[in-house]
Parts: sequence; structure tokens; C-alpha cells
Amino acid sequence: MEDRRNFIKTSALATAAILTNLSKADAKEQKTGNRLTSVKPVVLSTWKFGIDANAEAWKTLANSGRALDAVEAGVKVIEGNMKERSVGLGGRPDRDGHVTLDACIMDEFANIGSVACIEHIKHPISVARAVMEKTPHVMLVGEGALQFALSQGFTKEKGVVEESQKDWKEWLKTSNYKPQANIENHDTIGMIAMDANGNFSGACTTSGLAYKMHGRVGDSPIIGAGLFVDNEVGAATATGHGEEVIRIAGCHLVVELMRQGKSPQQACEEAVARIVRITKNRGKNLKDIQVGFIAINQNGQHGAYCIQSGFNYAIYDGSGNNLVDSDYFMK
Ligand code: SD4
Repeated sequence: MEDRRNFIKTSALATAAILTNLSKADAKEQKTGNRLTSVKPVVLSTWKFGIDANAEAWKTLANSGRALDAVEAGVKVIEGNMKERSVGLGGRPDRDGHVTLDACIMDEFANIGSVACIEHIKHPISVARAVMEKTPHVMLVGEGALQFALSQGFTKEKGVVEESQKDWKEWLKTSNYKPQANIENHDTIGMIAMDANGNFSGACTTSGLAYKMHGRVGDSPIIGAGLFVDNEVGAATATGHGEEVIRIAGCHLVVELMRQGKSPQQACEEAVARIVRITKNRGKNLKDIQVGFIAINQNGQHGAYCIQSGFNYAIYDGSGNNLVDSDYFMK
């Protein structure tokens, strides 16, 4: 009897100790702004086609898979859709008629991989991942990137899809290069995710701005510009005029602002404000520029902001897969 009483007493004390430790840990989590279980997993991606990409990513996330696998699988859906005119081989060509693709990927360990100006490859994001996992480098471009892809068993696809050819021939009649804000309304796909373990990854892939100069590279394959992940803080990705995103190292800026205590929304707004200031200082017309950022932090909070109306993003969390209109600067 005595033994049993002692056992119960000891058990009760042990349980109390565990509970105390747990609540201390919980309190610490709250205080340090660490991740909360209720918001995991979560995935966000740019534009309306983000809904389809998120749905694919969710299959991995919902099964406690890794964010890295989720984001790669998610953006591949859009890369593989030949009807998309701004991502993958269905994208519009440069002014010389080449479809050149940019993509990058980043994981929770700050592993990074990127390809720029690669041609004839259906899934540049997977080549970027191969650069990350199988080379001593972080970025391969042009012909070298293609040769590497072929050495890894990727297939060389031929030709430009008919619709893009037609658009290009039409464009050649004027050859007027003036990228317009939201004209295609579904641009680059940037995707950021936090998995069930609270780890972040991101992926970004695009055919870039239509009728760009041959060899032009935008922000999308540049770690810190079109995408940035820091497992201690969160993740951000961008869409829009890449030159403007690169000018402020946009996604690195968003993540660093979150590190300093800004919410994802505040961080996206401040990054846009910086582009606005710089654009004005450079005497350029803000009306011609669109840039949108999306971001998440360790608490699963998210934010989005852009220069002008028209940008939207898809978010998939415990409450489903939803398309949201981003708030914007030029009201
Ligand atoms: C680029 N940021 O190549 C990409 C294009 C894009 O909305 O996102 N357009 O500059």
C-alpha cells in the first residue's frame, strides 16, 4: 500500500514537473516568437496559379513531408503547364525568340541552388535543386546549366510553343519593349512553405519578362532577390519587375526586417516603400512598375504587399486553399 501511495505521489510529482517544464517551454516559445503548432504546415505562392501549385505542395506538407519537397513539387505543376505564358517552356520568348528560364530553390539549412537563362528544360526548378545537391556551386547559367541538366538525365525539349511564337512575331512588328504592370496577371511563381516540423523552404521559377534582351536575368533565380529563406526567421519571395527587386536585394531585406521584429506584413510594406523611394529618387515613373512580395514567419503569420493593385497570392493552411488580393501602395 505504502509503495503504491509513494508511486502515485512520485508519479503526480513527475507529471507536475513535466507540465511545469512544458508550460515553461510554451511560455518561452511565445516570448521568443517561436513557432506555434496550430499554424503548421502552411504554403503561400504568388498569383492565381498558386492555387494549383499549393494543392500539389499540400500533398507533401499534409503528410509531414519536407517543405523543400513540397515547394519543388508545387512549382513544377506550373512549369509543366504549356499554357502558362510566364513560367516554364510555355513562357514568352526573349526578343531573339529564345525561351530562357530562371529558377532557384533554398532549404532550411541555407542550401541553395539556381539556374539562369537556361533553355529547353521543362523543369528548371529541379535543375536548380540538382545544382544545390550535386555540385560544389550554387548557380549555373546558360549553356553550362543546360549541359549540367543533360548530364543529370534531364531531357532537352525542342521548340517554342506555337502560341508564344505567334505572340513574339506580333511583337516583332513594333519591337517596343515596355514591360507593363500586371499585364499577364500570372507571372512568376514564387512559393514559400513551413512544414509540420516548422522548417522553411522556398522555390521561384519564371520565363522572366517577355521580350527581354537575350541573356537578361531577373530577380527570380537570385537568392536574396527573388527568394530568401532563413529558418530562424521565415521566408519571402517576389514577383514583378526583377530589376527593381534586385536593386534592393528584396527578399533578403524582407526576411531581415522580420528578424528585427517586423511582422511579415510590415516587412513587405517596408520593402515596397524602399522601392518607391528609390524609384522616385531615380526620376522614374512608379506607375510603370509592379513588384509584389509575400512572406511568412515562424509564427505562421503571413503578409503581402505590392506597388499597384492587381497582385494576388494563394495561401493553403489549416483553413484551406484560398486566393487573396494583396494590399498595395498606389491607392
Ligand atoms: C523577372 N520577376 O524576370 C520576374 C518576372 C515576374 O511578374 O515576376 N513578373 O523579372
